[in-house]
Amino acid sequence: MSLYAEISENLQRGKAKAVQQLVQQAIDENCPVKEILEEGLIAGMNIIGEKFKNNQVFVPEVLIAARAMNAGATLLKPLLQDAGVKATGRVCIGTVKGDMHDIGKNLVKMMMEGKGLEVIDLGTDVSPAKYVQTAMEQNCRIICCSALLTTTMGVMQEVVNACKEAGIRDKVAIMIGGAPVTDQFCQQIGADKYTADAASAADAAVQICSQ
Ligand code: B12
Repeated sequence: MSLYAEISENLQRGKAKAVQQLVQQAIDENCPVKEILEEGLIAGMNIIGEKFKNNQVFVPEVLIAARAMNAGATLLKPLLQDAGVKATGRVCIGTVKGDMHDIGKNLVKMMMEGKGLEVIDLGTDVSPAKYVQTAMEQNCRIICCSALLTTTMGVMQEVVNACKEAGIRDKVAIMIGGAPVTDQFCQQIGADKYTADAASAADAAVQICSQ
């Protein structure tokens, strides 16, 4: 098995320590950093994402795999910066104001990072103004909003409105998700993209960033 396949395999099994050791080995063997990231870590996370989409693995497995991914990515981060490898795009993500649920939001973040996107995590209870301010200051291509309560879904409409008021609506795509959110709701409030799961969210974000 190639070293990259071994990294991917161990990542899928959530073996953080092994992933870290294998990534270090690849670095020591002078493997290109971009290849370690894309053919080892991202490849493994893509497989987990597909399995999660198809209900072949569940939240705990994804969280453990993401932890393994982070263990490897931490070693690569400074090297990627040195090598000038650019992230696929920059997005900010948060759970909307009044809502503390963050498990789904964290999964979306991890899947997006797994696809090579730079993700600014605003945490939970995020006001529309905070999304807009971050998108403007950090030059984000996408604002991602998560909501798990029917009572907080409405904040997503406020985020759309706040972007319009700030004059950034044509520059920033707005993605929304969370268990009570639907495609119909997305269209109703004038957001750009809804997906039902984290892996599809990451695919959609990459597509938006590459447009
Ligand atoms: C865990 C949980 C909690 C935990 C949260 C811990 C945490 N750190 O997140 C705690 C105990 C704190 C909690 C509190 C409350 N909860 Co709660 N909670 C849940 C529970 C059991 C699971 C939610 C979850 O994490 N699901 C798993 C994740 C992976 O799914 P997900 O978030 O939908 O995310 C996926 C997709 O939606 C998508 N996605 C998510 N975000 C985004 C964003 C974008 C941009 C995109 C594209 C996609 C996307 O990708 C994810 C992965 O595929 C649900 C019930 C259930 N079975 O869903 C209730 C539930 C959501 N909670 C509920 C309620 C009522 C509450 C409380 C109000 C309870 C109370 N009376 O105090 C408080 C609210 C606190 C607050 N202000 O937020 C209700 C909501 C009812 C409603 N219709 O609004 C539910 C449905 C339970 C119920 N049946 O009554 N809760």
